[in-house]
Amino acid sequence: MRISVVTIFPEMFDALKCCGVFRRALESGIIDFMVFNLRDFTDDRHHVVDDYPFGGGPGMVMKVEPFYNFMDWYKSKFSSNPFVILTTPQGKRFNSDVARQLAEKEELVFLCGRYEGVDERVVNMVDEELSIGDYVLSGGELAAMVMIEALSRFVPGVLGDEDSSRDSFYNELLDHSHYTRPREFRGMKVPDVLLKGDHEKIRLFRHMERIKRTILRRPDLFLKRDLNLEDKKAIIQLVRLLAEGKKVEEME
Ligand code: 6GU
Repeated sequence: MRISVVTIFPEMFDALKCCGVFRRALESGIIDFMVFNLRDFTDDRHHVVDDYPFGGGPGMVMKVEPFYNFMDWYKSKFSSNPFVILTTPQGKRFNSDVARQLAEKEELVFLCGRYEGVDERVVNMVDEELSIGDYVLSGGELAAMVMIEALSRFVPGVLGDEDSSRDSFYNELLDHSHYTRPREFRGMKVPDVLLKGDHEKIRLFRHMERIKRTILRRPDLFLKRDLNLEDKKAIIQLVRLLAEGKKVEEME
């Protein structure tokens, strides 16, 4: 998969390339990642990328020409038809489903918006405008990094263990708790059930935790879920424990 970004702050993407799962995906060649400086695609001597808004108002607007120059160059160089994304707080909300859909594309281009906005004519050559949440960032770079990191986890081969991409949100339940050694730390104990090696019980315990967490923290996710047999069994056990005045961690 090829992912390209155009931005006035290319250095910001060093943070994405430097480490972890994404770095390994680059090194193994599963993802071909390129970052371009929008200033290299300006027409004027001073490499100006923004200008005053027609009609007045505060702030600056990102100019249209550099984005079109970039896309013309990109298409001539890679002779392709990439899926083009503009990062903007006005965009459709990015989530796990969007990440999975984007991961299926051959070629993605992220245009990073900055300042108060981008000339509306840039939107004409964009396939999708995306936002990562209801707050304003000074620029789309961090948002693009969030999206790229999240979608790359759905690209086959990026995660060693394919199952790890099926964690929180994949099937609309939050994740269960995790523990490693030591068994006891400052009086805080690992739940007994995890130490006893009864794998059927461990599965039930974890499923109960996922159900309980999702109901308490994200009822919106839980309401969207079609309950399966496992869910119902976990709920029965949860209600039983509740009736006995016990916590999930006290499961026998
Ligand atoms: Cl994609 N861009 C900006 N500038 N702010 C945001 C955003 C994007 N998503 C949430 N806030």
